[in-house]
Amino acid sequence: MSSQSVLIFVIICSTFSYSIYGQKKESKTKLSSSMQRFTGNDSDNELYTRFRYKPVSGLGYEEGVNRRDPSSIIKVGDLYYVWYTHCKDTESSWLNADLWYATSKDGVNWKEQGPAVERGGKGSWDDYSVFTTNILVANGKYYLTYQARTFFEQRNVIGMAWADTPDGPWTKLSNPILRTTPDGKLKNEHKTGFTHVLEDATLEPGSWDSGAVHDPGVIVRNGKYYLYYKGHAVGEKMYSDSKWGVAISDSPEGPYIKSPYNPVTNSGHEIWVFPWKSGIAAIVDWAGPEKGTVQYSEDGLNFEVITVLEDIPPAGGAYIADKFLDTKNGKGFDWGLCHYGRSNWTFLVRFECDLKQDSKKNLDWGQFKHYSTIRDVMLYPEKYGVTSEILQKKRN
Ligand code: AAL
Repeated sequence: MSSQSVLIFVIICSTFSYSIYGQKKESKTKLSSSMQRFTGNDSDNELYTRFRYKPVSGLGYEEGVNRRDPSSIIKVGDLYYVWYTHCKDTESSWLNADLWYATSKDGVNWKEQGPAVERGGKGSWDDYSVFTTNILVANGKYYLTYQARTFFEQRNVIGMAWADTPDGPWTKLSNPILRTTPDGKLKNEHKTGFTHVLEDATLEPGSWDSGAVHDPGVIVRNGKYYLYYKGHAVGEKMYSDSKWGVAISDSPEGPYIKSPYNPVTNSGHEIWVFPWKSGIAAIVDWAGPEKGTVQYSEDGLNFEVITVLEDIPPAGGAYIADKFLDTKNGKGFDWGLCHYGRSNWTFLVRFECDLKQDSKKNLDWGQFKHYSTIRDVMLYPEKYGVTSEILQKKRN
């Protein structure tokens, strides 16, 4: 290296170290690969947050009823609205289900209003279950997108219903708006009960969304409707090999055309997307190699990891005030509902966070109880010779 190149190299290194070290301003000539890809401290990252949880009344734990997969929340007049899967089955908390809704003045105390969209008559494509819904508000109307199953088909479809008011009455579109890619072969297409598209139930593997199209939710962007959904492949090895795709339409009711870029994420279970600044952000939850991340995409198709989160609300449905406004400056959100899905009856819980633009982040270490906990100990304290009461006597 000439002395001139050495000088340039040193200048580049020190400039780089200056910017990554921010306030510390130290000058370094060597950078580890970790520090070369350093993307900023969590405390400075606008899309970083921690989650705080609270019980809600009206939608919390209730013996004999499953409530799960809450939609995004909307506000109409002075009422918040949420839609969710409602089911009384003891085997499955999402099959044999209908879509119900609830309203609230404060987002904590909810009043269950009853069914919004119920499954269809025998022989129809939604005669077994309508479940896992999301809301879209467009052209002065309300639209619910949801998963639907017949009794004898393993692969599900996505349906849509519309109404002039959030209280209904809801009219179903006569045909599904999205279907699984028709390839792959299951050993038993006409099996009832749980969706099961894993390797051992498969004769021939299929495309990434051949086994299931799940968690449909629409965002309005540049005058178009972006329907995000989760796909499972016929023949996948693990249920957590799911990925997300998008199908785009010029009108809320479709036709929705699957993007040639699909899948647009390599990870993710329940869909959670929202307008952020000039693009779309995604909270990619517990499935896949990029699990537990927040990702951002300028065009809604090409996502990059921005930060990593822990204790993400399962199936989070947030109150995203500008979700359908086709905004060029998405502002985020700071609360919503999610489900606790591992008890005998699934129930809804409120979460709060700091994902609203310009919000002051609550990063106080003391309030987050996750560090140095082990889920197995919390679930089965007796196995470890302690009680749940002892576990509450926390060291600070
Ligand atoms: C969910 C969603 C879909 C799955 C099941 C019910 O949380 O991903 O809806 O089918 O689990």
